[in-house]
Amino acid sequence: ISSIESLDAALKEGRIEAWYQPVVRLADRRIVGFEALSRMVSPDGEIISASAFAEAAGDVRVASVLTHRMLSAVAEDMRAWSALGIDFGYVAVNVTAVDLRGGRLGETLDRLFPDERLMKRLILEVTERVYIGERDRLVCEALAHLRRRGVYIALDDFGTGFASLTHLLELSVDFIKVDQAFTARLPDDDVSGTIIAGLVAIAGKLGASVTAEGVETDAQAEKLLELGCQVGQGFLFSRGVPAGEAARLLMRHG
Ligand code: G
Ligand code: G
Ligand code: MN
Ligand code: NA
Repeated sequence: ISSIESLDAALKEGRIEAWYQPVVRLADRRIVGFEALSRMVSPDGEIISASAFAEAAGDVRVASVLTHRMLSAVAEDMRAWSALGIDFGYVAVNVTAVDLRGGRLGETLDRLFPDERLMKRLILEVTERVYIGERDRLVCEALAHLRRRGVYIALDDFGTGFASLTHLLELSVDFIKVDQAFTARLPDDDVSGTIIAGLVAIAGKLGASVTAEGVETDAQAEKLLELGCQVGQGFLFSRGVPAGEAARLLMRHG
C-alpha cells in the first residue's frame, strides 16, 4: 500500500489529527505559538509522524484534502482555547504549492475562520520545496492575496531549497524559519552561525522575524540568542503534542 493510498484512507476515515509543537521566545522559553503537525492514527491506534507521509502530502490528489483537514482541526482547537480564555499566540499550518496554485485557500479560510480575530492568529507555513519554477506567479499572487486578508506567511525550511534568497525578492513574508540543519551545527560552527546572524539582519530589513527550527540543546538556544535569533522550536522545549496537552503546556508556562 503506497503512502498516498494510506493517507487518502486515513483522511476519509477521520484518522488524521493536528498535533502542536510549541514555538518559544528563547530568552524566557515562554510559548509564543505552535506549529501544527499532522499525525496519522493507524487502524491499530499507532501514531504515525508526518515525515512518513510527507511526499504523499504534496500529491495533487490529497494535498488540498490534508490541508483542509488540518485547517479545520486548527480552527476548532483555536475556538476551544479561546472559549477557555487561553492565549495560544499563533498557530502555523503547513501548506503546499498545490494549495496555493489551487486559488481556493482564501475562500476556505473565510469559511473556517469567520471570526477575524482567529484568522489573524494563523500563520501559513510554506516550504521552499514547493517552488518548482524560479518564478511561480500563481504562488506569489496567492500568498500576497492571503497576506492582505490578515494571514501571516512563514517561509519554512529556509536555506535548504533552491535559490532561497530569490524568494525573498519575490515574496513578502512575516517569518523565516531557518532549517534545522543550521541549528544542528551550533554552537561551534562559525559558518552556520554567520549565516543565521546574516538572516536575522536580512529579516530585520524586510520586517520579518527569524525562527530557528530543531533546537535540541541549551548551548544551541544560548548561541541563537547571541546571534540575534529570538524565537525557536525543537525537542529541547517540546515535541509535537495533542491539542489537550498543548493547552496544559500553555496553562503551565504560557
Ligand atoms: O512532524 P514531522 O517531523 O513528522 O514532519 C515531517 C514533515 O512533514 C515536515 O517537513 C513537515 O513540514 C511536514 N508536515 C507536517 N505536517 C504537515 C501538514 O499538515 N501538511 C503538510 N503539507 N506537511 C506537513
Ligand atoms: O519541515 P518542518 O519544519 O515542518 O518539520 C518539522 C519537523 O521537524 C517535524 O517533523 C518535527 O517533528 C521535527 N522536529 C521538530 N523539532 C525537532 C528537533 O528539535 N530535532 C529534530 N531532529 N527534529 C525536530
Ligand atoms: Mn513546517
Ligand atoms: Na522545517
